[in-house]
Amino acid sequence: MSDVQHQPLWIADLARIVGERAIVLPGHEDFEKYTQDETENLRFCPQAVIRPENAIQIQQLVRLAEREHLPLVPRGGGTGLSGGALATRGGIVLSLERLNRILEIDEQNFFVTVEPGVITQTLQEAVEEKGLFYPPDPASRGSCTIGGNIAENAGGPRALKYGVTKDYVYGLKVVLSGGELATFGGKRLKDVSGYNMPQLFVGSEGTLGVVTEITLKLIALPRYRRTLLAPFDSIERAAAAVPDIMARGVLPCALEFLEQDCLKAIEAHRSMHVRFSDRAAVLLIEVDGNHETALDAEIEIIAEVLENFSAADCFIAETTAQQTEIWDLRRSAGEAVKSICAYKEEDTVVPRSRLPELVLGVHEICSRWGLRVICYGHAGDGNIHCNLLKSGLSDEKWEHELPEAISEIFRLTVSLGGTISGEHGIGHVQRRYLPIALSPAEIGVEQRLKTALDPLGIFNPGKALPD
Ligand code: LAC
Ligand code: ZN
Repeated sequence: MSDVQHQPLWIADLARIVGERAIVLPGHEDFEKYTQDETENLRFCPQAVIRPENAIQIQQLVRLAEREHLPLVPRGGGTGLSGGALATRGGIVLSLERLNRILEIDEQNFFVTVEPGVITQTLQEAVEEKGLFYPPDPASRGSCTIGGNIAENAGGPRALKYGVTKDYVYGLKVVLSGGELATFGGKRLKDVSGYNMPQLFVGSEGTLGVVTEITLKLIALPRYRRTLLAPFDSIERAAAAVPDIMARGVLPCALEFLEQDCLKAIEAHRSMHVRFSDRAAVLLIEVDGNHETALDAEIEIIAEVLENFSAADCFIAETTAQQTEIWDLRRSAGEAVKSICAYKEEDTVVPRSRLPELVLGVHEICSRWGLRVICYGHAGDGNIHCNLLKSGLSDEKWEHELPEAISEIFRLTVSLGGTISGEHGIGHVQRRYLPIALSPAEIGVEQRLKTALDPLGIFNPGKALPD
């Protein structure tokens, strides 16, 4: 701690709650990392960062924040893509990194109970050791946390077959306004004793309370996987193949789309050759299950469909190492595309049959605005990440015309039956566009819920909703 004379008086109260060593103030060597996340080049300074170690401390912190009218910004791994964990209005960043225990893996009932700061991949590996499976797999799973996944309702490639974070959240302990600790839901597959409260908090971006304990459903770990890469000569054909594969009754666990510029970006970023980077687009398709012969039959059906789209020269991974390599490359897509130049990433989602219209429409809009765009993402979910690149544009054009181009992309998305974010959230950066997706009545209901649960407006203000 530094410069005691210029510190607000409440810093001393914070220290009494969490201890001095759990407080990070401006100037501290760790402070900088809490001013940013993975969203473009945003930087917001809180007045303090605190790293509590239990729910009791968080209850006291909430009471202090309410008394002092201080924003309280919950933060997980800092991997967010919509600025949800940034202190855009100052106040306190509440890092949940020390609440990182796996409390129980219940092998009889297929539930795991964890604290919010557990890294997603750590949880996955712990349950997999017991033959169990927690499927949601955001690209950042090696550094994002379960708490952050709940805040943003994170998805990932396996959502197609297994669903997103919300589909696994059955119980939550939450510190509410007034510092009360509530337990919603639990290890129960069925529960209609009251509103479906756990789900209200999933995707609420820390705006309604602070989650301190989480009970997640698990399933049995599938034993085998087959992974295939299919090259295409046009992005339209790649997108059009997606609903046809599904129509044949096969449910892949992942069906990903990467266009050529994305493959080339990965190639440049990783300094290595990427298979099919000379083709217009690829689909990465994976099936999983417990019977190898059934998986081989599914791959054959998929290959038949692909042939109809002239994607005959597929590559089928023959070893686990090849599968791992394909997925490492896929997971690095975001980082690779963003390393090219200044960018803005959108997270469009439509019903999958409308995917060709979305992908072609986004390219058409961007070329009209003189913007370079690189698309990749979860084609099976109709969820495409569109990265708009500044490239040769002047600062002025980028600043003034970009929001217009984005609005046009979002209007197209909504007209196709989609919405403006599938898995990255509204957070700070998409708030201004929310009225394109939601009516005033719909936004009004959310605002009333927010006021009811957070009457003093301390929980992550300025996120998820327009003012
Ligand atoms: C991905 C992240 C950006 O799909 O959502 O790679
Ligand atoms: Zn994604």
